[in-house]
Amino acid sequence: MLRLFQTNEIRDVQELQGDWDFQPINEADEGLPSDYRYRMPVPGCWEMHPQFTTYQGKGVYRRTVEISRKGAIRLVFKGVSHTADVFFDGKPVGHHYNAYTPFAVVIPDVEPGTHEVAVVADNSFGEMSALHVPNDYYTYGGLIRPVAIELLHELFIERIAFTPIRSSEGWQGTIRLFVRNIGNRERRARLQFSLGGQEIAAGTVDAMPGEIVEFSITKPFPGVIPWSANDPKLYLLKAQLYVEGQEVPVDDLIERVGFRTVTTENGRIQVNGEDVVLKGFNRHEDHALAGAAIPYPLMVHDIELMLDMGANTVRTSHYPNDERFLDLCDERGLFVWEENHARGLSLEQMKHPLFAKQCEDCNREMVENHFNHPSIIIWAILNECASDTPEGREMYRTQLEQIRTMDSSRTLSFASHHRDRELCFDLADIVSFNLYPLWYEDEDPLELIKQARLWADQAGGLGKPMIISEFGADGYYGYRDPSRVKGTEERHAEIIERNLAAYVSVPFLSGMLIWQFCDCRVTEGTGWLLTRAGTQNSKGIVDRYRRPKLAYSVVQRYFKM
Ligand code: ADA
Repeated sequence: MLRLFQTNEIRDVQELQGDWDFQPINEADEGLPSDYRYRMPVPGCWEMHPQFTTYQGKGVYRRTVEISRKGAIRLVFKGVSHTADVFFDGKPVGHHYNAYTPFAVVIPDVEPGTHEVAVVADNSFGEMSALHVPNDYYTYGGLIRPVAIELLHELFIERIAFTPIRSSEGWQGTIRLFVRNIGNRERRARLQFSLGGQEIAAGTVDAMPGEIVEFSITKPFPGVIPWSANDPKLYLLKAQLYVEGQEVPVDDLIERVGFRTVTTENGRIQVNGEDVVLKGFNRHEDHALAGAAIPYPLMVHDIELMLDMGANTVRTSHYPNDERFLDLCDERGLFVWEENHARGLSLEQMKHPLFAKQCEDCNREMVENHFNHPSIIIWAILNECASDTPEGREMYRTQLEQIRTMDSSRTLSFASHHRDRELCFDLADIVSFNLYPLWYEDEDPLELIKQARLWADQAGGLGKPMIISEFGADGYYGYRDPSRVKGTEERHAEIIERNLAAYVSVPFLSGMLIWQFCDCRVTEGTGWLLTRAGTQNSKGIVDRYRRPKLAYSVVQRYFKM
């Protein structure tokens, strides 16, 4: 299942799920293997296979596909971890870096018949990787998210971007549609749109060979019901493309949208003009039985657990998430802070020659692919990177500007641990602190949060909403002991409780996000990574199997207040 709704009625889309052939190869190997000894499920992580539980390197996935007619096709990959080289009938056709963003490869002029698709996935931390580095989460290997094949007309709809607008006259919406011409002659496309089953607009665009042309229209939508956490009303936005002179559409794309606005005024965050306080979790896409390739029923389970605890928000720490999870957030009315992929990179790591390009690609792919999710109210970048240095500041500025240019309808933030040394609060809409009182430092949460507000006010954050984007403590599932020492479930619950008690008591906080929803596997390493007992970050309110720790009912009590 690619999404939680049907994205096409006309375009022929086939999901390539199921077992693929699999073969590990050496780092130095360039071509494809001749023998495949294993089978591997897609989507999936190879770590779930008993032979590959700790394998870091290259693995090749292969399968055949049946093409029913002559013409162009597109291979769509929702996430390959972390570097992908795509081959079609043995020839290289595409390359992509980053496990957590979708990409697509167009192949023109394919003959009908049986063809071979192969993907070399690489999850090793080589010198070409600036963002996937040994870290406090695990870089799983493989085709971790769905794969599909589309049969395309030479003129097709690349994507749709919908922006809701709230005015004194009621709801409006801007629809931007991108038409791509992969043929070899100029073409005119006639477009037709409907929203919630009602015909709403039409227009034409001309596209030269190789061009992607934008069509934009702003329309009033009287009588629509806005999307909110309590009533997450969604509408199907359908676009159909006709080639001039033909009566039957040749292509279509369906998106699901909602009418809601996000603003920051008077030091608060508003959704549809009403102040909200974000209460929720940081969540890694990680499960003991699935790695990063969490199957749909387990995604639903995660959402239901979060809602059961009274949460209204999830932060996709520290990368863009699976679209089906975002679809679920749209459906269940959970606010999303979605962020690009970067965790705890030093200035030296940010000076990696590929850092800027890999971040730029990640930002673009995140915003373009996830633009229509009403649940996403915050775009964020670069968790705990070098925003305390002048050089780091320039990189934060560049990336925040990149995102703002693509989407000015959402708020921007980044999670900082630099306390009074932070230099970038003026660049964001919301100031966000990662603080761990009572865990890393023996500090009082209430005093610290008041201090943090002063740091923010003095460092460019005056008048901006403030979120505690991380707080938490280790708690090893099942380790209960009357001593209540650090690491016991008792102490974990107590630290969470004392933090929450402080945060709900102050009027100036717009959010509190617990680190973290579930325990997660981390890179095996030396140095500080050795502080991660059992090679996992154990600050989850539930463990990697989603078994609740003592802190579960504490969270429930505070979030349901
Ligand atoms: C950081 C970081 C998280 C996690 C956490 C912790 O602030 O953003 O990814 O590493 O601390 O557990 O210490």
